Amino acid sequence: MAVRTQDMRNPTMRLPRAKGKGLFSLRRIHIPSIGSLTPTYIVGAIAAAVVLYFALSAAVSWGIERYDDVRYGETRTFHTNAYLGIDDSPMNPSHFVAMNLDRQVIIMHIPGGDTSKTRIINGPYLFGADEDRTPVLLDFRDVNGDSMTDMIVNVKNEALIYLNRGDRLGLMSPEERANITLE
Ligand SMILES: [Ca+2]
Repeated sequence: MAVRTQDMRNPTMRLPRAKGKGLFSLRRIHIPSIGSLTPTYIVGAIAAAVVLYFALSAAVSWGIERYDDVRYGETRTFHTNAYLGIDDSPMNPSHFVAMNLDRQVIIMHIPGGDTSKTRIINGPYLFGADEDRTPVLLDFRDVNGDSMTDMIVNVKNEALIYLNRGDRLGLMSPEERANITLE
C-alpha cells in the first residue's frame, strides 16, 4: 500500500499547474484556420445558422402576437381621440375606434363623443396569412395643407389617408394623392 505524506500545518492541496505561464495556456486552445475547415463542417455551420435564424424569427413573431393580444385584444381594437372640426370641439373631441373584424377594417367615428352621430367607415379587406390578427392604428395630422386635420389608417406598412372634407372624412383619391408629398 502506498503511503503519502502531507504537511498538516498547511492542508491545502495544490492543483497541478499546466505547463505554461498560467493555469490555462492559450497555446492549448486549437482554433482551426479557414483553410483547414472541411466542406461538411462549413455546410453544417450554415445549416445551424439557418435553423437558428428561423427559430429566432418564430420566437419574435410569437412574442409580437402575444403583445398585440394584450394591447389590442383578440379582435384587434384601437381607441383614440382627435379634434377634426366635424361636429366636435377641442374641448370635446371625436372618439375613434378602429377594428380588424375578421380581416375587415372598420372605423367608428363618434363626433364629439355623441353616439347618436356615430359614422362607420368601411376600410379595406385584408388578404394574406394571419391578417385577421393585424392591428389597425390611427394617426391624425393635416397631410394636404388645408389646415384641417386628416386621418391616416395604418395597417402594417400600408397607410390609407382619409381627408377631412369639412363635414366628413373621405378616402383620398389618386388625383389628390398625386398633389401632395407625404413624409
Ligand atoms: Ca387636411
